[in-house]
Amino acid sequence: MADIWQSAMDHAVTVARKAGEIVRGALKDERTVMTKSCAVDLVTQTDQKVEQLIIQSVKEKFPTHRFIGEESVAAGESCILSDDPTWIIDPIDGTTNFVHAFPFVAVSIGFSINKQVEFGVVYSCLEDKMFTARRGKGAFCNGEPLQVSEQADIHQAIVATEFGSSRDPAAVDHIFRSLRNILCLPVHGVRGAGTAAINMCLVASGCVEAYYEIGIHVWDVAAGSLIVSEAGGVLMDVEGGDMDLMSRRIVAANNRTIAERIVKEIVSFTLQRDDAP
Ligand code: LIP
Repeated sequence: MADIWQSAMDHAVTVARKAGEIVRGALKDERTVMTKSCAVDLVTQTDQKVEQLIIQSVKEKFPTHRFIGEESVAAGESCILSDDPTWIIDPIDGTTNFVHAFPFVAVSIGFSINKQVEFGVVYSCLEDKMFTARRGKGAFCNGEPLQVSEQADIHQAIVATEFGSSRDPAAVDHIFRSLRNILCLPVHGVRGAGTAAINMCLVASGCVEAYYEIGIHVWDVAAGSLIVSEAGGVLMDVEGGDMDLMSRRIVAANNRTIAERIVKEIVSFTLQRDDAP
């Protein structure tokens, strides 16, 4: 029997590459910047154009599938993860980077069935790195297998995180307290690429031991979460339970020892879920 999800994944890779070409082209032009939830939550016409391109091309091939897309949700579409085959799309993960031509920008496409991510594609389009993972079949970058770092000592680790797009002083205080706790463990360093998807691919590639963030959305992490777990890593909630894709919080690490150590230092807080009515 033909493997229908493999053909969907092949399509995701093809359309992510096309989207990446558009993103690279748009970097040569002036970018018109608009805002969404607050003054630093940015969106451009390229985000919207790329999302439409991806959704249209998928609809032609898979007319019954559902979508959760960052810009469609911003435009008022619902954000419900059902059991149906669902494409979870971030057309430009790292929009702020894109606006400033800071060179880490990704197209992120996750695909879920029964609320479980079946494949993930993250195209780091300025580096021309295509990260892919299929449930049970491993994670790859440009076709080469990925493997997380073997480091189990937090003091020898690099941890990635982001400041996010909230400037609510209480949330910023929590973020800084977590950062201070982790930095002073001490760890070798703290980094952030400016995109959740690429941070997760860095965990999968073994360059950083862990990534955590509170404030991300399902489209930022759906594809990356499978890439991390298929590269041998673990996913957790910031309080140590199971990761919940709609909860806007994530820890992605090379192993459970590192993940649990970080969880102890994170000052957690709760945000409105992505699937809140
Ligand atoms: C961004 C994330 C980033 C996070 C930002 C934002 P966008 O996604 O990838 O890690 O800190 O708050 O969610 O908005 O560029 O798709």
